[in-house]
Amino acid sequence: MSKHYTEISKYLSFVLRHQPGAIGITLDTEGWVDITVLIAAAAKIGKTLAIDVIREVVATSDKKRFAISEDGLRIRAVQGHSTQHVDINYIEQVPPDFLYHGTATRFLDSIYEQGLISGSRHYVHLSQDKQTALAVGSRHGQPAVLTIKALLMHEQGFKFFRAENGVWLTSVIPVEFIF
Ligand code: HQG
Repeated sequence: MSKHYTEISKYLSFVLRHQPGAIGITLDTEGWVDITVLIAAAAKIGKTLAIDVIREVVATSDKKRFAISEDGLRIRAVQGHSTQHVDINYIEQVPPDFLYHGTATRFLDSIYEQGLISGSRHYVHLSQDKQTALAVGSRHGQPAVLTIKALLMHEQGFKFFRAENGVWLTSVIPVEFIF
């Protein structure tokens, strides 16, 4: 992705996941907003979002972070939200035996004490492969990859969801399921 596209992608993440109110827009509970409303609201505060650039960012996003509705009118982030206005009705899924969580070594003591918590986001984020988890962890510093006994958790009643970009989500991971 070009530098401009990366900047637009980060801006979309900011308003569609975290702070829609910062530009005066409201997302519905599934996270959607009309693209025309988004563009107009951004323009009001001097930020140019061109429709073709938005479409290109959505199409080329390495992690498929965003989706455009089938009618082409609305946009949303598919996961990663912290805003309390959004509560996506993800469909529960049976996870594979193991999923992976990438973190930084400096968080490990706290994680082994408290388990994994979602912090400001709605869910703890998990990856299907170690490589992706390593990349996620590297964002925070010296990376560490934790293996999660996902199927065992599911069998014990914990709910798992899979966002449309393949990221696995669950509310909390107690220490006994981490190794
Ligand atoms: C850590 C990116 C101390 C947790 C990625 C993580 C992902 C604890 C950090 C998505 C803890 C939260 C989410 C505990 C968890 N004590 N630290 N008890 N429990 N943590 O950014 O998972 O590029 O909110 O290990 O690809 O890093 O934005 O979550 O290090 O899918 O699309 O607290 O964001 O996607 O950090 O990343 P984050 P994350 P995008």
